[in-house]
Amino acid sequence: MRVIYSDKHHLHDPPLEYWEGEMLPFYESPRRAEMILRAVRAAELGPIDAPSDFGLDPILAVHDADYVHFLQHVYPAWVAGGRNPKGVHPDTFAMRGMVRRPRDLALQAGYYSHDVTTVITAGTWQAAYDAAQSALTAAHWVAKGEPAAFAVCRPPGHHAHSDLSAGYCFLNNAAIAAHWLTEHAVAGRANTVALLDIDFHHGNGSQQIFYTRRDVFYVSLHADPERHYPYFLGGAEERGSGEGYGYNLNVPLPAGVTDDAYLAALDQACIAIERYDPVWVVVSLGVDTFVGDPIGDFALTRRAYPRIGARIAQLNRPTVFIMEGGYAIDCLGENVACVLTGFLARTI
Ligand code: Q9C
Ligand code: ZN
Repeated sequence: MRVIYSDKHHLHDPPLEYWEGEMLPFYESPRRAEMILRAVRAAELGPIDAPSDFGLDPILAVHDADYVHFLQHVYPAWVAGGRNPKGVHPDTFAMRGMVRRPRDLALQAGYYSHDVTTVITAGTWQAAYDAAQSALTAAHWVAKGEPAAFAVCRPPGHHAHSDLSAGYCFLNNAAIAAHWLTEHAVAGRANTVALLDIDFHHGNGSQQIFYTRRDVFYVSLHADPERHYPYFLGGAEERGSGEGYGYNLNVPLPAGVTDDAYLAALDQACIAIERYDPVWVVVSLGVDTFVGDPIGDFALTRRAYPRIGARIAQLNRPTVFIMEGGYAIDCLGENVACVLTGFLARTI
């Protein structure tokens, strides 16, 4: 399995995040990717390389151009306006019916973010850009015939909408890879992707990006949004719209889900994917489903992760793994490596 990792994720390192009236250390920290890299290296999954550069076009195929411009240029505009250089922190958010976008880039912060976790610092764009390029590099490898590739993306991506940052995410790495794969022609058949999201949280951004499309089937297992972030999307009744109707499958799960219950739900999701019969599989890989995760409430043990990887391998499709969440830092690398070694045991 090819592994893609860019050191530039270190450039996105906000010191603090807001939570219930306090400022806490930023959960989505550079140590996460360091721990994953270390575990993946120890597991000897395959060669680990830096991403290639495919430019902005495959990003702009998924994201709004003005939003991308904002991400690239807001930090200096924020600081030039005399604001706090620790990071771009909007205090007001555009909501229902609020259509006016201020000309000042710094004031666009609340127009382009869904919540307070998407702090933008001097290096955020470079880190997010390299995470997207890592996902694209992984997609290129499987398009060239590799059975699987893993992109150690940081910052993560699945909460980012076409024109909104959300939940620690700026560019939707998995969506960028999935869309690119739909455009990579395969002789003689419709070019389709199943985007399987096993992060603890619903991938609201991925759902939004593909909601009206049938060539990308979004399937997500996640904490019931009645209980957990992102709250306003992720219900089972959201099934897609227009020609995308029937090509969005949400499986909300209760607190305390055990290994066996999770694997049973994953099996149902995989059966739906087998029925869809995609050319490619993209996995939004989060391990915030772990019992020890500080922001999740599932009860998966380490032993669940090889089983998850093995079930995904049974789909028997070229597979791109994209790193998403997981905040139990000490177990994070091992849990991720377990999914990937579990996957490889069935395909070697
Ligand atoms: N005190 C991902 O897993 N709320 N994003 C966090 C923590 C937002 C998670 C609150 C959770 C977003 C990629
Ligand atoms: Zn998550």
